[in-house]
Amino acid sequence: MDIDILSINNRRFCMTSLLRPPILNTLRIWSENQGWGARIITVSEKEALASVRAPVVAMSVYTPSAPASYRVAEKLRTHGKIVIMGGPHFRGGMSAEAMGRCDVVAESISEHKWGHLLDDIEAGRIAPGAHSTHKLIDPEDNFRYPADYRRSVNDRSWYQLATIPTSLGCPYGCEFCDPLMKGKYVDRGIDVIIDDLAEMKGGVALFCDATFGLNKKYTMELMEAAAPLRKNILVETSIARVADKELVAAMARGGVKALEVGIETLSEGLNKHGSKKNHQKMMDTIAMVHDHGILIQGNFILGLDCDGPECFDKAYEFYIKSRLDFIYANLLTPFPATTLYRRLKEEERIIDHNWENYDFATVVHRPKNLSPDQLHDGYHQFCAAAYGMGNIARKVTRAGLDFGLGKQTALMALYHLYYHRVVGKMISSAPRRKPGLAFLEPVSES
Ligand code: B12
Ligand code: SF4
Repeated sequence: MDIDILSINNRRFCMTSLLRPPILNTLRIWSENQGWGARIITVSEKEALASVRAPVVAMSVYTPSAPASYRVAEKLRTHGKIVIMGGPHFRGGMSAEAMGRCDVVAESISEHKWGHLLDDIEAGRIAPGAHSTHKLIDPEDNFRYPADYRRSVNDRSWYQLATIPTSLGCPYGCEFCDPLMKGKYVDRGIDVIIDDLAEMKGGVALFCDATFGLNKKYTMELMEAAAPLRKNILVETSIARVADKELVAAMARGGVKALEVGIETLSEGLNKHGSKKNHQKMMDTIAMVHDHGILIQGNFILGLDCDGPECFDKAYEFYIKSRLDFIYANLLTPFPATTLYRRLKEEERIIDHNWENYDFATVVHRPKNLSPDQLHDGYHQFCAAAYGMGNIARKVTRAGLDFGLGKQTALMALYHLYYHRVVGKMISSAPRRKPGLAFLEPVSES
């Protein structure tokens, strides 16, 4: 049988097209290993129906694309397709929302359970047109990436980066996040990651982990093994990890050309991972990473409870004064099934229940020390300044002086211009909230 694996692009959700989540490749490999034909399709809601050919459709769903995915699922079912839904949106109990809208919904999955599901479909035990929805869950966290993940690393469009996973899980529990395999941390074997890198055509890969570098010994070994391949690697990690000079030096040798760290806020009110924030120390760490020839992006969240009207200027000034090459800032977004969502709901501070607006650029909660309008306007002004041409010129010139006119500077100039054009448009299309008004109807709440 054949299966189409679908990822729907939301209107203000442009990262989806640049980076393919590794679960899509994983589902394809598992299906093919079972003798099925499988295709991955990343499309807009409008194109979805016409692009599907297979009788079975699997969809990986992020919260802002949930409403569009439901609409597509319902249409596909009227065309006699079997629809399976899963993805970050359904983790932690959200499958109730999908009942009646698809044939199968998965809060989590493992290879074993996926195999059984395909068997059930082949045997007609799950057939098109049924009214009930089956629920799947992998409570023991048996999910692992396929050993032959390398088969998929070149299956991407020319503009997409290869996404290679190196670990699973996260030992932390940030209030705004609901990590897969919470409290656990499982490394992939170094040999399979090196296989993936060696197989990869083109020079750039994103190691898509929650906290790259958490296991220092393993990371040092991985970087030594990657060094001869001379690839350009992008990673996401924490400020605590990059404060380790030995680890940063190993990353540089292994081919890491750019990394992003979650700084979240400059306010003393939120000390992520228990580390007290010291601005000067952070500035020094950023400069040290830069001195190792690695571009560094700082990720910030605006609208946290500890943020007042000064938070925009503080983040902007830090960006300008530090040697951060890029700043990524998003609005606090209470994704369903997070502790944050539950707390804000209890405090009656969720002002927008339309998942489509949970896109990091729309105010969906009532902030504590700001009005929703102040947060919206402050964020927009921040973006206009940070992603303006003046700063692009300033930061790219700085990178040119530090790194020369090589790969890093080119990569950075492209990234800045991408943000200026695409994200600038995305942000300006986000609707302004009327303070305290939940004026959009809920999709449905579980
Ligand atoms: C690494 C990472 C990325 C990487 C790789 C993505 C990935 N999924 O691995 C990149 C950089 C690409 C990324 C991008 C984004 N991310 Co991200 N990411 C993470 C992070 C830190 C780790 C993810 C991880 O380890 N995934 C491992 C894989 C195996 O998990 P998974 O994809 O969820 O799949 C599991 C289940 O969901 C299920 N499943 C998934 N799809 C399907 C489909 C079917 C049919 C079935 C049966 C099962 C199934 O199977 C898996 C095993 O159970 C998490 C936070 C965390 N610790 O979980 C955030 C997280 C998943 N990201 C998030 C978001 C919002 C984004 C972006 C929208 C950000 C943006 N600004 O654009 C983009 C969009 C991604 C896209 N669609 O292209 C949110 C999702 C919240 C939500 N409810 O939607 C999270 C939870 C972080 C957060 N709270 O802010 N991300
Ligand atoms: S934000 Fe990052 S560190 Fe915090 S729980 Fe999520 S994945 Fe883990």
